[in-house]
Amino acid sequence: MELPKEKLLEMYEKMLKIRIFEESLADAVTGGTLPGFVHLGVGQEAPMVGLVSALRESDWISGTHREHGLMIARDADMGRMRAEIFGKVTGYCKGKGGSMHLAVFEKNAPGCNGILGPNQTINNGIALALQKKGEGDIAVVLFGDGASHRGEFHEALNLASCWKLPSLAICVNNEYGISGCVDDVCSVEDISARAAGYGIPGLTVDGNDIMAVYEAVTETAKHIRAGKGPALIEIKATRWKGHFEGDPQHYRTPEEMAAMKKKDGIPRFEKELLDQGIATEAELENVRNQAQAALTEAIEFEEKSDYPPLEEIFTDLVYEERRAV
Ligand SMILES: Cc1ncc(C[n+]2csc(CCOP(=O)(O)OP(=O)(O)O)c2C)c(N)n1
Ligand SMILES: [Mg+2]
Repeated sequence: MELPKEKLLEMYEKMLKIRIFEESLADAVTGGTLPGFVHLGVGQEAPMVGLVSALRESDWISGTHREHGLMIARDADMGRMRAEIFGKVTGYCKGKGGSMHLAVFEKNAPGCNGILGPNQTINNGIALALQKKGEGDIAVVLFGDGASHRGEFHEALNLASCWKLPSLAICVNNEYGISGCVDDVCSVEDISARAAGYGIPGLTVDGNDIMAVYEAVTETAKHIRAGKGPALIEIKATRWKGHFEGDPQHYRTPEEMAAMKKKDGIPRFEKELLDQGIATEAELENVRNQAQAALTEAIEFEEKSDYPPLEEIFTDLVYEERRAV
């Protein structure tokens, strides 16, 4: 691995932070302290950290409903993220966005979107602005296999290709859209094959291999930064949890779940770091302790934070005043 040791250990730490942050949310749902829909990306840490690590800070990135990991990979503060998810006033959106509409503008991460599809067309707008600025930055949008069957996916890629927008569409194919398996609802073996319909590069990468993701995004981003237009990357990933916390997952067998967990990208990366002599077990343990300490701090921050005051209920809203006729 050619990256500096410091960067590789940072990538390892981010993967761990995502895993334990999300597991702590699962515990909160089970314990009854976190209501509402929470979609976790446990098992998808390598895709998130691999792809974000290949970007510039000045690039833009947005996602859909399963993107806590994306924000942690993008260096968002876990305390403010957790506060947002729990509806606290210290959260990134003052507690009004929650898990599904988490936006961290200071990290060029304008948000996740609970509706599948529009984020891909919105990303074209961001890419157009970046194209006009002409500084070589790109606009990256994440979405799932399920979202790739929607019209916006095709409309967005078509226009991005016609206008040679600096846009990178990343499909995180975790094999399921809620309970529907990709094998039953997808017209192609690899979703990246759909890129051919728009005359743009399309490639598929193993999402449990963090370095493969990193390299694919680095190379593709070079192509886009050179003004050659958009591209599509499909990351084959695994969704360890249900569609939402509380989903009984009757549509999956225990054997399928066990096979999936064997592919875990975290121990695979640990082994690579050890086998290649990049880090010692003691150094990895140190990183694990750092990640745990950061989570403890984040939980304390959220628990000490207040809910927004009642008089704030109508601020930050866009609404149309309707009069009776
Ligand atoms: C336009 C629209 N239709 C339906 C839904 C309901 N819905 C939420 S998530 C989801 C499945 C998404 O699957 P995928 O895109 O593969 O993402 P994943 O949940 O696997 O990360 C659906 C159908 C929605 N949010 N938006
Ligand atoms: Mg999916």
